[in-house]
Amino acid sequence: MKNNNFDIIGDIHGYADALIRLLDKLDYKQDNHGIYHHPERQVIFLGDFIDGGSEQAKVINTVKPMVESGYAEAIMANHEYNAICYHTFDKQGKPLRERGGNNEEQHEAFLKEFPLGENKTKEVIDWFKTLPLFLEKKDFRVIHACWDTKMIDEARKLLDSNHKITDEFLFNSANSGSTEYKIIETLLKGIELELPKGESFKDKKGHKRTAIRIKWWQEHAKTYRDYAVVHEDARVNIPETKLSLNQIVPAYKSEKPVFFGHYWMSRKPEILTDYVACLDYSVAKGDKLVCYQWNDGDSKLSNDNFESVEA
Ligand SMILES: [Mn+2]
Repeated sequence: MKNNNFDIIGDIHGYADALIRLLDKLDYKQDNHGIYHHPERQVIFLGDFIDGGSEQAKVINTVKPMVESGYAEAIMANHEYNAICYHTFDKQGKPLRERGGNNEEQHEAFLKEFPLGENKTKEVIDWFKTLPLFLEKKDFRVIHACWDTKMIDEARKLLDSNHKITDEFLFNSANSGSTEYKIIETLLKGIELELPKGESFKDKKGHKRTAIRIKWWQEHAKTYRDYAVVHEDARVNIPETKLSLNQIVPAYKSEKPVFFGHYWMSRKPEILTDYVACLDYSVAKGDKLVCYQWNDGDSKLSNDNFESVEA
């Protein structure tokens, strides 16, 4: 019988060594086939397995068998979605995601281990397509970037009954005017807000940005600066201009906790509100790989339930 104790693990981005150390720390052991499992617990992975570090295949070969053996569940993140599009052609024979340039640069580490057109690449891409966009458990929710109630409702209508994408959904999502596109943008990439005209900041890679990722969980946001999810060095460059009411999205209000990754947090892992916790602590930027331990019977989040390993 399945238990209700979960270890929810954030974005890994090709850092297999950190993943193995975290599984060891959580007392997962390898079975006869070398697959990690725990007699009383299951892992939930928040996606973003790929792009970044130098152990893309090792991450996939650790996570995928766990999911296929029922020792873990996993959801799709923006990097898996982007990879699906990069390796899939439309009816005109064009890839759904443009190749070359920044897109190729971002995908380089994956392509090195999974070259275009190879069988093993197709296998991994096919597995990515089986990942649901979100999980609705009895006591909590899981999404890669943003639990937006309206968009989740839209997604439920267009995904299959296990919240997975269909071929029709995938091809529609490549068109930026579609509802499918908006669902992917919101759930897997998060809500962004354009800065006032002329304002910009540099992200950690030095790229100029004119839009901020917003803290969709925050109530009473007042200025661009306090609404922005940015690394600390960039914060002073975000204007303290007051937001108008129509720029503020309704904060996550449900008392059912939601876990997500995606936001490159740093420092000490802690819950963001009583019902919202981010588990991406930037292992790919030399920080930490983080997990939240949810135990059967829990109803609230606690700062005592984080575990982590250094990059
Ligand atoms: Mn992400």
